[in-house]
Amino acid sequence: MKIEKARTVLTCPGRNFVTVVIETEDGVRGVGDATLNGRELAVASYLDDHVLPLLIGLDARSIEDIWHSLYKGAYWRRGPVTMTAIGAIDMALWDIKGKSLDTPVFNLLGGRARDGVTVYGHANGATIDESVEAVGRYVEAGYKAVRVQSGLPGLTQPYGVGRGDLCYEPAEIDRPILETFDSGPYLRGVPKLFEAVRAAIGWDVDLLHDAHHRLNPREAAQLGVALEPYQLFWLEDPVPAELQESLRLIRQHTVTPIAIGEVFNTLYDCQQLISEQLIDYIRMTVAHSGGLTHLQRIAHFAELYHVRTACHGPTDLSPINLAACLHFQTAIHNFGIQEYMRHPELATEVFDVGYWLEDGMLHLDERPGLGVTFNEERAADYPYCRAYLPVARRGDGGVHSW
Ligand code: GCO
Ligand code: MG
Repeated sequence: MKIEKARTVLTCPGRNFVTVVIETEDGVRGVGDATLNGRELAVASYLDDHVLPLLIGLDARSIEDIWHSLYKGAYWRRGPVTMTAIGAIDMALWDIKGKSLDTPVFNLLGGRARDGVTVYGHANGATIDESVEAVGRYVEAGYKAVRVQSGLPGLTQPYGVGRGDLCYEPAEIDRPILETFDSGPYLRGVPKLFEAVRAAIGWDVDLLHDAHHRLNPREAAQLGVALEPYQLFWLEDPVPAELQESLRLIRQHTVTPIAIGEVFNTLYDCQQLISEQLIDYIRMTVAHSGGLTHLQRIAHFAELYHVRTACHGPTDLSPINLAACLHFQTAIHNFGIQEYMRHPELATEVFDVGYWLEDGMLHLDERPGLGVTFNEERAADYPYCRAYLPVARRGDGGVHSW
């Protein structure tokens, strides 16, 4: 099963996506998601100019060998661009393997370990009242878990509050938009938000919150303690993710569960966090973590330490990545929860998927491979358009982590 062709396809059906397409000499076509929000062209160049030419003539069945040859053979290891490129190729190779054996990828990863993949939805609003109402809509729609973000008194440009109802991730054309953040009003407001949500919806729904890497460890511990009465499913990304020691400080002070990892790329980014049981959920996703081959290794390692998976699933990754996350988490034992928000309507013209939402879970049908049909002709109708994530500054004008 020699690889005959490999290319990247850039498209913008409502958002930018980078897709790797690999074809074998016997006509099997696999696809992988190589999208890195705001830095798409860097990954596309890494693939087109350096990595994809190396694949031609290799046996598409040798996934483990190809993975190591790309990871170790580059000498310059790790990092988001490198690992996203490897992740997309790895996804496409698993897709090819599934299609050539006429079976869904989850069967190759160990088979079904659960009926469906429980997801959390994204409720948000400009005020606490609006956010409480939004949570109610998700509960009515059958979601078992809801992430809640909100505008708060003194904090009018919060992270995670969308302009539309379904998608909140910003991607601004030309220049990043500026948001402000100050920890004072944030730390005072978030406990009030969850007090109001619990009062309105009770205790039957799991609640989550994303601090988006904005606090220092002391502030994060303070927030974790303040949120304990509302029993969150997790507090996500409480501190910037680079310094693993920070998570120990948080852990020493609060029993609020902690999730982190959407910006991690390899096992080495979370080895200490997992083996010292400093976190509860690892948020790494297939596309940004070297693909199924590497994420599977991380999940097996995490299982030893009571850490569960919770793949990052924003709409700034394509439906191919979400499908890969679903196959992966249908099969592994230590699954926690999957992030879910609907992709823009236009994206469904380009990516035809084999998953659907029912009873707060995403379900996979029995399509072979990853189960996503990528329509390259439709993709060409939506040309790539440079876009940026926002940046954040404090009230005094100083730069803060976005
Ligand atoms: C999440 C994330 C995203 C990121 C986005 C950056 O939990 O879903 O924090 O919203 O901000 O993926 O591109
Ligand atoms: Mg997040």
